[in-house]
Amino acid sequence: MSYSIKRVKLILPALTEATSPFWRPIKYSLFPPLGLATLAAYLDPDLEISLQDEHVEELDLNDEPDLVIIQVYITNAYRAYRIADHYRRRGAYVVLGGLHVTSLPDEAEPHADTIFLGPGEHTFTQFLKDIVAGRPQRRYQSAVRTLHGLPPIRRDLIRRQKYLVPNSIVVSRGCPHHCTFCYKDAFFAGGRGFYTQVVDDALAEISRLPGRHLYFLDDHLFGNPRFARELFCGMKGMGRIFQGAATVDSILRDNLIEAAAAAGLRSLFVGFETLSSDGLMGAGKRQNLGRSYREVVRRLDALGVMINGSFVFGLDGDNRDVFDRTVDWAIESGITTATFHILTPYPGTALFAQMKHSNRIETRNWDLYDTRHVVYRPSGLAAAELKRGYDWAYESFYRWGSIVKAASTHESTKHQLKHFFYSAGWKKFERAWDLVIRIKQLSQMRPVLEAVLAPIGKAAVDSNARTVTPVHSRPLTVGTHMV
Ligand code: B12
Ligand code: SF4
Repeated sequence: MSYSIKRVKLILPALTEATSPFWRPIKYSLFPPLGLATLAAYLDPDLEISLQDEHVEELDLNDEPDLVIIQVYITNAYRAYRIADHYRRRGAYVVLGGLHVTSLPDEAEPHADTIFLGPGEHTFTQFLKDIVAGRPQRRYQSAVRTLHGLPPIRRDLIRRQKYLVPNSIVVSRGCPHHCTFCYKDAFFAGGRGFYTQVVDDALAEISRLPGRHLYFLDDHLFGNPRFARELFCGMKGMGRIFQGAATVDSILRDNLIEAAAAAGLRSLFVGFETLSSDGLMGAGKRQNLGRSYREVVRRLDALGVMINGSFVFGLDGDNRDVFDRTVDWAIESGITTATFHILTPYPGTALFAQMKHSNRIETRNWDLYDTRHVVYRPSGLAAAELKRGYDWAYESFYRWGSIVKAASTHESTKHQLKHFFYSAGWKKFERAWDLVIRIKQLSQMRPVLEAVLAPIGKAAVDSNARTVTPVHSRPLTVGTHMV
């Protein structure tokens, strides 16, 4: 059979919450669909290509593309399947890929002409050859894992003004660790689970991005220390400010964190997850075991790097006091923003297999797998207690009194004010964000974000040295994180 492909449409469907006409949470207007823009780079540029992100725009479903490419996450899966069915009825060739398709290919397959398992870089190029030759396969499983020779991402297809952080970037894929609740081992099964770009390619990609601010969406930006060090070395002097994510152990290891700060790192997402060693053991999070969280905070503070702490509730061993213990620690440590999660067993993970084996999965409604609902039977808590405790943790951490208390752990008034306005900015002014999105002025807020991310004072950072000398006598923190 031959296929005539002239019009191609790439779609990132959204979960219902993100499309409400009454309420537009800022978290859905942060990052553009980088994965799809990456795949679009392999398409013949002479084709008629459109990229739509339902998180920020209403989808036009009345068009007639020849090829439809849809990215499926767990919480947009049902919506993705409906859109796929719609376009297949209209005669389009529909392909599905992404994390959820990889975890549950048999569920996705009836909704697509072709499905893709794992990262798309190599399988998608093979598919494009196959469809031109008239023999596309039903399934492609990624086996070749490299980012060498990646064509430049089609950022021109992204409507930058719709996002607060259009400059999101990933310079690696996956992570060297194996936490049992993480999507990573399932997604990268059948090949390497962690690999990076060539440093020069990453630097070239960075220099193509306009403005100052970057957000590295890599699971673990410091995962390959040598790569990270060369990257930061190359970025030094570029005048960038950036945010990213890294593990507890990588922050304590040698002086990589100093090199990152010297290159412009201003805020770091840190997976603390739990204060309990048993919880860490159970989650396979060995890289956190025996590490001093206090020292992590001290080190980042001293460099003026803001901390977004990630915490998970509902691990086996967690009981009723886990919520106040965690929140108290986060406030007393002066953590600027916290992201709390209810433990969620994503299909395909080791955690899901364990829970399934012991009959603890309570629902397979993927809409609820958003880390805000309890979808399994916890061991030391009732499900309702877990949900209440999680809600309480957010409420309590972002209470005015808590924000003031956490901000006051910093020495300088300037730093305290930045912490205060930043933390309050995300959680206390949600109505204002909603308005800014509606009146299409999000891009006007970018300079404000950059201002908050500006260095607080002159932390003397020497990336070649092991030690850091803060100008202020107490540790510093500054930065922002939005998710
Ligand atoms: C940015 C991000 C977001 C952004 C927006 C997403 C966006 N605009 O792309 C925001 C903040 C909105 C967000 C929200 C949520 N997120 Co999120 N997010 C991410 C993050 C950090 C990066 C995504 C990214 O850009 N990756 C880089 C690009 C290059 O990779 P990619 O998108 O995966 O695309 C590649 C492949 O997947 C594949 N591919 C994808 N689609 C297709 C289609 C075809 C046809 C083919 C061939 C290939 C293919 O090819 C691409 C190139 O290799 C990931 C973590 C991660 N490392 O992926 C979590 C992640 C995707 N999020 C996750 C979750 C759970 C959520 C939330 C439910 C969390 C919450 N509590 O609110 C919400 C709901 C999102 C939704 N709409 O359903 C989970 C998903 C788990 C799962 N099994 O699906 C992840 C993996 C985080 C985690 N570690 O658990 N998220
Ligand atoms: S360190 Fe983070 S990204 Fe890596 S496996 Fe664990 S949870 Fe996943």
